[in-house]
Amino acid sequence: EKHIFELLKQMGMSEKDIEADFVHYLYNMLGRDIESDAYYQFKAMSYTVRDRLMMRWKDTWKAYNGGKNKKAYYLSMEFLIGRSLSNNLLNLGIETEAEKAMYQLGGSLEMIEEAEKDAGLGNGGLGRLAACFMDSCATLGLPVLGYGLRYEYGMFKQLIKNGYQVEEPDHWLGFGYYPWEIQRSEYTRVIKFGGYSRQFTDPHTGELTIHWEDAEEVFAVPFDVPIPGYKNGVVNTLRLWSAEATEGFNLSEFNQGSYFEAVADKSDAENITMVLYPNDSSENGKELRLRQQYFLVSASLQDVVCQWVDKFGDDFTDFAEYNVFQLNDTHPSLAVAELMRILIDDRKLHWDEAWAIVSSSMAYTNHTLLPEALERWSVSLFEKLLPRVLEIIYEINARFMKQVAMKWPGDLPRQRRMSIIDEHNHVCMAYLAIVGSFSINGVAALHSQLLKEGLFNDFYQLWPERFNNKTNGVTQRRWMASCNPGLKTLLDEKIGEKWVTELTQLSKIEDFVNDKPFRQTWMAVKRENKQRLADLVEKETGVKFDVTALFDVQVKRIHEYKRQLLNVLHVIHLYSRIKRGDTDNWTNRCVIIGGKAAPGYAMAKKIIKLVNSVADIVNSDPDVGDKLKLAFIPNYRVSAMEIIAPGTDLSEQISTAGKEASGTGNMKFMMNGAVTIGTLDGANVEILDAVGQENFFLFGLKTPEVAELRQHYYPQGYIDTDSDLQAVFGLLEAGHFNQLEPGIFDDIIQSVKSPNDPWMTLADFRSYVEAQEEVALAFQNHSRWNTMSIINSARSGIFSTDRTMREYNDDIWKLKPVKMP
Ligand code: DL6
Repeated sequence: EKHIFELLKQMGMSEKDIEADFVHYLYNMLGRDIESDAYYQFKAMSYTVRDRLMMRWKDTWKAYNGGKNKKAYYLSMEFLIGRSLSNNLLNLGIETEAEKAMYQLGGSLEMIEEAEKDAGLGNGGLGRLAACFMDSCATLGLPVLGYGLRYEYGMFKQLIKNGYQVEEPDHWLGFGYYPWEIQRSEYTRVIKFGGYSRQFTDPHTGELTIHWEDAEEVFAVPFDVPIPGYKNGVVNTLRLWSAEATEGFNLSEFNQGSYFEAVADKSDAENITMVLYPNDSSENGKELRLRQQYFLVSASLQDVVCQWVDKFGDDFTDFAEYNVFQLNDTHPSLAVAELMRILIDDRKLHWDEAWAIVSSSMAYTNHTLLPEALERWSVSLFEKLLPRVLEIIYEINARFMKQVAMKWPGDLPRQRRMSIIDEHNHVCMAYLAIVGSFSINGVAALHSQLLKEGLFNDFYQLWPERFNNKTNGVTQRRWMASCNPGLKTLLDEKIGEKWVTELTQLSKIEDFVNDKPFRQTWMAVKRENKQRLADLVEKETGVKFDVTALFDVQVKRIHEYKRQLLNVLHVIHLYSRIKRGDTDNWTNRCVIIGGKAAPGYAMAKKIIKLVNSVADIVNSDPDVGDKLKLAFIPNYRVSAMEIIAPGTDLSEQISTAGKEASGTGNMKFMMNGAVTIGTLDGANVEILDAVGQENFFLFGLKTPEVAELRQHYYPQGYIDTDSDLQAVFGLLEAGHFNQLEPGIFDDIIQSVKSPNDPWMTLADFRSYVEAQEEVALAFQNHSRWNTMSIINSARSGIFSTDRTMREYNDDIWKLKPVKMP
């Protein structure tokens, strides 16, 4: 093996070595040539780069598994990876070599990078956060393994037809394998569904054992994706499970002439990992989704337990000391019951021993306060699909209810409130996660506070020590170094390269805030990035942006609580001002809105149509000209954000206070020098803290004010007293933006005018407009804006996921980082 390792280590990192391997893969393996499609060139380059990860990957695996090292497992239904080539080149430190190699061959690295399809294995914030966490863990040398699902179809592709969202399947794997992954069939696990559980009592020992019988079985086949750390020789693993039928097809059914049923069984099994559910903030209650969740959890836990048994046999005494599972929201919270099942049924531990292990190795992160996102599964579905797991949940709940009764004797309403099984006979997954976890965290200071005060207050009273906050972050490797090369060059020159792994170093650029050449280059970099963004907008929408205008951007999932509607009302207000000639001291503005609506979320889809309808009118009106543009950028995704964030001046973070758990787009914009207009919500609170009121445009009701106003909300009152709002509704209600489709926006109009509007859009309209007026004035003073931009970036150091991961590790995981030679 030593000899083999020596041979592998000869794998060179020079431009010549990369060139040779690229040619080898393109010609010899793929059978293509240099004239061939960029996609094949991308594949050849990926294999070339992956080769250079392999030795490091193996070495890292050995370092983690050599002795008895503690490991953490990040269980997540979503990893929104996006593209990997440029990130992997950056982290390996061979970008320049690859660029030169391609140049020698008459090609371009940029063109090849563009050919990579986004791995869209997530919906939005929660999935992208998981991907950023993986990057930071590898960079910090933390032994953290990601476990997820290898969906054949990721997040749908969004097309815009006649202004409406149309969904198309995203076959991101193309006609073959993902070039970064390695299939590891030898670690295939068997997952059970259905059947029933039977108890046996050993007649001699009297011991009780439980068997899960007559179950349908599905294979979980792992595909490993390498996650390189930044220039540190570490390569961590993201293990994605793919479902495969255990039999080609059911032979007995086939022999009885039921060909269709036999083949259908096979495809039922394989359907489990066929497609990502495209809902980001509401549960959908579909059986297939519960199957997916159990499939992920069971495969991953079996994997960890099998590795443990291989090394330490059936001695689980210190299992919890060496293994910790982080549950990314409630989606994998079945892990609590499944680990109990494995330890009791398969490994023959007693309940108390098993519970001691489970409840000291699980940690749960909550990502939302929205009630519609809180998962509850019907007991009858559990009975049908996971009978043995349900028995265990019942037992967990029975024991937990005793604890509650001891703490609050006779307080029946509280017992009812806290029960894992609710009064409608549903299993409340968040409660299962809380009861089974030693740590429970929210994702921004405000959000964690609200969890304690509201949603989980009963549990907080019972176990205050379990609750903590871990403010989210994003990785600066992808979200600055890789996607903003102009900024990287400037920063490297001024403050050195340390910021790439220590983002608080960015504060050093404040020393240059009055340095003329630095300021000029800062502005020039922004201008170049705005041009790149303007090109993207023109290519995707045909709308031409003038780069001297204010680029005002809101990109995120479309949801009423995120209030894209408030943004549109403001655009209509500006349009109405232009039409009535109220344009003294005007600031030209280009507004971008982008994001996907869950396919079943009718109101969100209507909002997309409204944005496009308003855009059609505004962009084609000669009175408007360059004063105002509006573009809906289709198919918002990770690779689009890599162009959008660097080119943005104004970042829109305008959710109703108390509704956005954290937000992470807000951090990407800030790092790249955008200034935020926002409410006191999620991590905006911490952004405002960092930059101060003078570098942030704050508006809107605060969380307690929202709650208070709820009691007597009367939106018509705002319209009656605000002539600007009257003008906006005048246009909307006259059908000015939908002359060929009368009435299509009636439900939107009604929703914001309704006293039941939970998002209270009209309550914040006036203060939003006023904040936007301040924005417009501030932007006219280029120098002031430039200072705000520099300060925003300079103070974004705390929003690196390197900081977030250090906090998870210090407070929850307690892993020893490894150092690779
Ligand atoms: O924590 C990541 C991200 C937050 O930044 C967003 O504020 C939050 O909306 C999002 N939550 C989800 C839905 N989660 N569930 N269930 O994506 O998480």
